[in-house]
Amino acid sequence: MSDSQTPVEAYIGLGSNLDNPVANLHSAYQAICALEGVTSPVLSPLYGSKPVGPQDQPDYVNAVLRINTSLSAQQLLSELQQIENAHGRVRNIRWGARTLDLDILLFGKAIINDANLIVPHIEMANRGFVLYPLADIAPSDLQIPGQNSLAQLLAACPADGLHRIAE
Ligand code: ROI
Repeated sequence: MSDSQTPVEAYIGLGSNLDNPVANLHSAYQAICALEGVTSPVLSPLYGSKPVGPQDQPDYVNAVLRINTSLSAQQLLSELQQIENAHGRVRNIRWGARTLDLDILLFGKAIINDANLIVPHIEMANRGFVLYPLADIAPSDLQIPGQNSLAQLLAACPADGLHRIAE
C-alpha cells in the first residue's frame, strides 16, 4: 500500500483493436481520470500499430497515460480491470483482438512480482507501441526499474510502422 500523502507516478498502457479503438481509448482515459486517488493525468498522442502476435486481427490503437496515484498497485489493477470489463473486454483468446487493454507499465520505482501483477510490465522493453508513446510523456532520463534507461530501450526498438493518428 502506498502512503496516501505521497502519490506514486504510474504509467498505464492503453490498447484497443475492436469496436472504435479511438473512442475506447478516450473513454478509458476519462474513466481513469475519474477514479478517486488519481490526479495529474497526462495522455500521450494516440498511435496506430501493427498487431504484435497473431496477424489475423485488426491494427491497434495504442497510447500511454501518466498519472499520480494514492492507490496501491493492486487497487489500481482492480480499478483498471473493472474499466476493461465495462468496455466489454472478454479474457479468452491469448494475444487475440480486444476492445480494451489497460496494463500497469510502471508504478514509481516499484518492482512487483505478484501472481496477478508483474511491474515493470514484462514485455514493455520489446514493444514499440509502448516505448514510443511512453517517451512522449516521460522524463527523458526515465529509468525502467531493474532494466535499462528508456532511451536505451528505444534505441534498440524499431518503430515498425507505428504512426501517430489524428484525434
Ligand atoms: N499489438 C499491438 N500493436 N498493440 C497492442 O496493444 C497489443 N496488445 C496485445 C497483443 C495481442 C500482444 N498485441 C498487440 O495484447
